[in-house]
Amino acid sequence: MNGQVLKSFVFATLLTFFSGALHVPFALASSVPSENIDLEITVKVSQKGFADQQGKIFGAKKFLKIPKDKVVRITFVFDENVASLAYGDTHQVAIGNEGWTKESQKIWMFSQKASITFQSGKDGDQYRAYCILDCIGMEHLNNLVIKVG
Ligand SMILES: [Cu+2]
Repeated sequence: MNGQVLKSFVFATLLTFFSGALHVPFALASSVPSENIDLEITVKVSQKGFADQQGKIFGAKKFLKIPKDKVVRITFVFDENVASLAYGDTHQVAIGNEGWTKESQKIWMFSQKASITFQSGKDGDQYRAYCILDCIGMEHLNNLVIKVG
């Protein structure tokens, strides 16, 4: 093989690898070892807001409660309706308070899950989860309250 052919071959191989990788975003997203996680929570994300696994929307009276001093992983799942314009949307969630902020990867139709792992503080601490992208329904995705205790 001469140099030019070899280069094309390597390029074609890389191309195959990367286009293959595009089809397995789930495998790449779950890279945190699960044995270190004390608590796993799943939150659905759509233009209607943040919702629990039964689809009930979180709000002023419905917040997330987590125990103190635990490693918590919250997985945000893209939950837009296929028939909705918002199905083409992308969300990216941040969790934090005055002390710290952590951001998830983006979630959209081809990569529907992203997690944020954090250590809960002491009783009474409070965090907020919110979408940091300009999306349809952003006014409903600005205040998921997470309380410790
Ligand atoms: Cu959003």
